[in-house]
Amino acid sequence: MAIVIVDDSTLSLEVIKAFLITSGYSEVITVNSARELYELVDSYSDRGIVEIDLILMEIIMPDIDGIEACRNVKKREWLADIPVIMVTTTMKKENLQLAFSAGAMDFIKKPFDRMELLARVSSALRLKHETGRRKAREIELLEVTRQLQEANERLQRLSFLDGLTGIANRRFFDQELLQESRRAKREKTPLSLIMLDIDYFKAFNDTYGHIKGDDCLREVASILKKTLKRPGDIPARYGGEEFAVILPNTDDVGAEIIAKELRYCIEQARIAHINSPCADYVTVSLGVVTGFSEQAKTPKELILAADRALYRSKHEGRNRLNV
Ligand code: GH3
Ligand code: MG
Ligand code: MG
Ligand code: MG
Repeated sequence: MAIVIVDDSTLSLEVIKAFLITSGYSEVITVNSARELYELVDSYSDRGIVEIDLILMEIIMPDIDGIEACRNVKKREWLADIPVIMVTTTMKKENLQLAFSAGAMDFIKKPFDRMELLARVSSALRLKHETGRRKAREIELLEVTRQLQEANERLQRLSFLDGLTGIANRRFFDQELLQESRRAKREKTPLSLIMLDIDYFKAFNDTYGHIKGDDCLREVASILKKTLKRPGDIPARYGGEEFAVILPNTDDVGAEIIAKELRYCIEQARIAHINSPCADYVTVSLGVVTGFSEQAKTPKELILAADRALYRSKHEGRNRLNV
């Protein structure tokens, strides 16, 4: 953390430096020209840190004058926050204007008044400090905002997942079914829905306990996920031991094939269920419904119809499907 004085006059440099040091500013760097200043700041940029808090810059210097040097410093993004105070003997109006437009924040007249110099230096340093703190707070705030956004997205994703099975939950299912039924109507495509219920699941729980019951639900969900191959198909846990599958752009023939495959795959998993009256492994009953563009169905109609078909499957002895 330092104050840098740029002046081609060595005497001037020494006088200001001595005064600043006796006033308590321990780190004062002096350079004789704008070029030396550039070298200094470049050495900082190589190390990735800037240890300059303030630059006191003589306006009138040979080669590169103070105004140009100031403009050059301000052009470098990592230096733009360093306040520059111009030091000059002549207070010509056009110089003032040029210096301010080059990014200088203040002026000190030579020969300088000690109290005035100190007041201007300390005020510039305070401002720099505040700017730095404000920027740090802004960065912190941005980071917090980003984290909040991420947490929000995580929550959003979680709020659409069933906690037990990890597939879509009822909330997501409702939303998707509504969206897909609107799309089907708009694009005149068929939309199918399968409702699927585990047979004699109460007996399963009674036989094996609820923990095993939960495992069974997870396994059925994972079979649904594995068996459905199109990315648009959405398996969901409708509630309890009931699942639903949305099949966008799928007609009755296609939906029936998929429903048969699901029934078969669950049967083939051979999840033991010795107390099931219809097999000694876990089976499911299914209801399949398709809405066609000419008679598009609302989500409610689709669910009702699939439920009725599912009920028939139960009634006819389970481990089967109905349309
Ligand atoms: P049906 O063949 O007619 O469908 O008979 P069922 O026994 O499967 O149907 P019922 O509706 O009588 O029982 C469903 C059972 O599912 C009762 C309930 O305890 C169980 N169940 C619902 N949700 C869960 C769950 O999250 N975990 C476990 N282990 N069991 C559940
Ligand atoms: Mg039931
Ligand atoms: Mg059941
Ligand atoms: Mg049920």
